[in-house]
Amino acid sequence: MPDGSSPRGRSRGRLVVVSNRVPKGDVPAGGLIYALDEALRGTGGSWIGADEPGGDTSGGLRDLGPDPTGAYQRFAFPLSHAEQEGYYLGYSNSVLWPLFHHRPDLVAVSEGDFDHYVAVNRRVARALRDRLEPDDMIWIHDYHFLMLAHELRQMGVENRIGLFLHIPFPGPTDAMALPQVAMLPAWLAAHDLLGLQTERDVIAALELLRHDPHTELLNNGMLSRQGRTFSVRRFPIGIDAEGFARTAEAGVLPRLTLPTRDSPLLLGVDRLDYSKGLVKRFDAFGTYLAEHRDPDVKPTYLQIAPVSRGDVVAYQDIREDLERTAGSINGAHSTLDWTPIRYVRSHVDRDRLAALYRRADVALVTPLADGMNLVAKEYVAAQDPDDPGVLILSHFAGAAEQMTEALLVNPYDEAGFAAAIDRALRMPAAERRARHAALREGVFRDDVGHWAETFLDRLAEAPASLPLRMRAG
Ligand code: ADQ
Repeated sequence: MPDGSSPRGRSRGRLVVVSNRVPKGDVPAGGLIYALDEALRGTGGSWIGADEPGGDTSGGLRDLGPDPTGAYQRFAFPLSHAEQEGYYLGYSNSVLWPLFHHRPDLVAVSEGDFDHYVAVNRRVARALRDRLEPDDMIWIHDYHFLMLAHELRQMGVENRIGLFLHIPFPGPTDAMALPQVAMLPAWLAAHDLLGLQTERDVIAALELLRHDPHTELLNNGMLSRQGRTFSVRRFPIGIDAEGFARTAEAGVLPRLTLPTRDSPLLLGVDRLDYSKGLVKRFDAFGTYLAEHRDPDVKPTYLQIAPVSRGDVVAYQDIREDLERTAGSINGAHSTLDWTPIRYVRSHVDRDRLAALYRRADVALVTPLADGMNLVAKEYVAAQDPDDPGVLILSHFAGAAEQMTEALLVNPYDEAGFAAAIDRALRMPAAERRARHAALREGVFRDDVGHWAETFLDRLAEAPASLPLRMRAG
């Protein structure tokens, strides 16, 4: 992990991380929060995230105290209930999220939501500016803060600023559904470094910027907009593979009711979200059962999908669709000792989840759009290399760009998807081992520490930004 200096020996200064979530107590093992905590422990600095809604928005940041090791400080910015509605559930999750996941049809623009988005970004920018030291590097995460850097530049902040977008980048046609699309190039160009998950996201961002009359692509691959240079690059996020593999090996498998102890288990683990393609996945499993199943085999597909963003209408619809689809498939195929689809809505602890991954013969990771998808990488890390399971991965997941040895499927092609399930359940051990070995190597090499380190190295190398004052003249 970073140790505070870049490979070229240049000092990085402190790190200031801004993300929607900031850990308020102990830092949970694994995942993004864990990686950011590790990076901050190396550099020192601070981490700023949203407070529970309902706080006093006239005040500044709430001091959450230092992290448990005392290496960095944590702060929460206040949100009113109206901002929770307009900034978080509204503009972030009912406009930007569907749009960036190629679902402009689900974009729900409500009057006033963008004003809340601006107000929150501006308030966070002001609070940040007041605390910055000249050498601090700012690392912003995700779509909740697309205009934060632009606000900071307007306030004269010259520090290095990077944004990592965890979700896909929209193509130019989808982007046109954003009422504020004309502002997007200026927001992006306010960063020194824009990090995206995949090559196709980089291409989409460059395409959007190519249509902006003020942005110029330079010979060295960087971009220039109104006197400021910046880069757009790919930094595919990883997981704490070592840690996850250890947890999977040691984890206690929850008691499962399967027809027999050795019955095949297929597993899906997702937040309940329309981008995850759960209805298409249920349908493909239904087709597999109807057309391919060996009558002596009774496979169980366990889908763990806790409800998220339950206050957004589009999320209530998908829940109903899913329950109807599971009910009808189970109705057609269940026997006294076998329920083919088991759908669990609760959150599952990390160690139990890891043990389930290890037991599962097949993982179904088949989103219709996904920035990366960490479940695909967790599943690979959790396997026993001598007897591994098979990963079925949608080519719409960002992970598909790296994990080419998975069984790649098009989730819209129900027949092809069902055939892939059949192939996975019959795959000979030698082929399973060969595919898994190749996948495992990538997951362990390009882990989350490598991701944070490469992003921060690139950001530290960014040429010093041109002060706004100088450009104005
Ligand atoms: P998410 O959309 O949250 O993240 P993902 O990458 O799949 O999606 O990560 C989900 C995480 O939550 C995994 O670590 C998984 O183990 C855990 N999880 C899911 N369901 C769970 C359950 N029922 N119980 C317990 N844990 C559960 C966004 C982007 C992704 C991108 C990540 C990281 O949408 O595309 O991969 O950020 O950049």
